[in-house]
Amino acid sequence: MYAQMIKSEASQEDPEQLEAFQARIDAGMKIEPKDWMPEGYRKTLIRQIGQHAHSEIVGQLPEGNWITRAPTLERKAILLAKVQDEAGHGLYLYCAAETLGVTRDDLTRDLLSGKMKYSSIFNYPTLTWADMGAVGWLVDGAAIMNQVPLQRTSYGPYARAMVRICKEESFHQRQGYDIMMKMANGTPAQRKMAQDALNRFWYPSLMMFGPSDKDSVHSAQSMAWKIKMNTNDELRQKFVDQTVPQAEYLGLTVPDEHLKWNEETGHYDFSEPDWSEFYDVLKGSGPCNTERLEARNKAWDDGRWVREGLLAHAAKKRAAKVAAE
Ligand code: FAQ
Repeated sequence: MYAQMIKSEASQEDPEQLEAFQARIDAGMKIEPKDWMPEGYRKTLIRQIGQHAHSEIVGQLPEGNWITRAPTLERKAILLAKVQDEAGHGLYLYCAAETLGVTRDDLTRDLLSGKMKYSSIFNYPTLTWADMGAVGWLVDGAAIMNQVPLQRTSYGPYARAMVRICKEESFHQRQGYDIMMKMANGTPAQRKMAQDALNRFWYPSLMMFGPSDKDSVHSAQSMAWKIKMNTNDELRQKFVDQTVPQAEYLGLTVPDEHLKWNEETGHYDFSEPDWSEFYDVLKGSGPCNTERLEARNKAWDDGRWVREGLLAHAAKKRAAKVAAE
């Protein structure tokens, strides 16, 4: 449907302009907000950047859940800083999307109504303190794997937002791994919690990269436009190759009986996630979908008086300026 819509839009655009645009992309040039761009390119970016921004915002919820219960003052301060960083990432990304002609209010409305997606991973619950380790290590780890190449994406504002985001995500991943180290080397009960967190977050983390390449509807066009730099399966494989030795160092077991180093390919062979579970989560039936959207809707409603106050103040200032002129 979406691919067809993009094709039909392209058929109404000037072939010469389309060709010149593709030549700029192929030459590695950045596209900036005031440049001409195909309507499909603009819509694809709004979809991807918007979903990415929403993921950062909703992604605060599973970790925010543990700020009041962090085991030490230092851990609390670190977690608080991390969750604030995620809010900041959401804001840079909404700003990048706004350069494409949508407003943050439009995007927020589409998140709150359930029209726009956010990453499937944030529909899983965080049940123990070890989950804070697993989220930092695996979820931020998967996010970095996906986002480092996006620093070279063709749309300038998105690429530049990624540079800062990636720096912060690296710190997030390190703090997660540090929690896992403490837990894995702690008491038997702590070690058990660490293993349990890995068991629950492994496959949902693999799902973060999106469906397998044969089922990915957008990859081919997005890669031709350099909105995406790699396929979903390429990044998933890189993530597994990087993460398995880290699990071994922790003395934890990746919950995959088919996981095996393959000498011939130079990569790990691994089991695919349960894709029916992935699609159920996307349809809204994951363990926490309802809770997450309710929390965001409540935050929006509770913040109404602040927004109204700010708008009234801005209107007053504008009126005073006009009166003084
Ligand atoms: N969850 O054709 P493809 C983070 C949808 S940031 C939900 O392969 P595409 C930081 C996809 O939208 C995490 N939906 O799609 C953090 C499409 O549906 P649509 C977010 C998914 O776009 C850490 C359909 O399936 N990162 O975690 C997912 O080419 C810790 C078909 O899929 C980004 O957004 C999924 N996992 O590739 C925060 C990075 N996968 O739109 C707090 C930028 C696929 O037609 C704490 N995004 N879908 O209705 C991307 O790289 C891409 O959009 C992909 C999907 C790779 C996610």
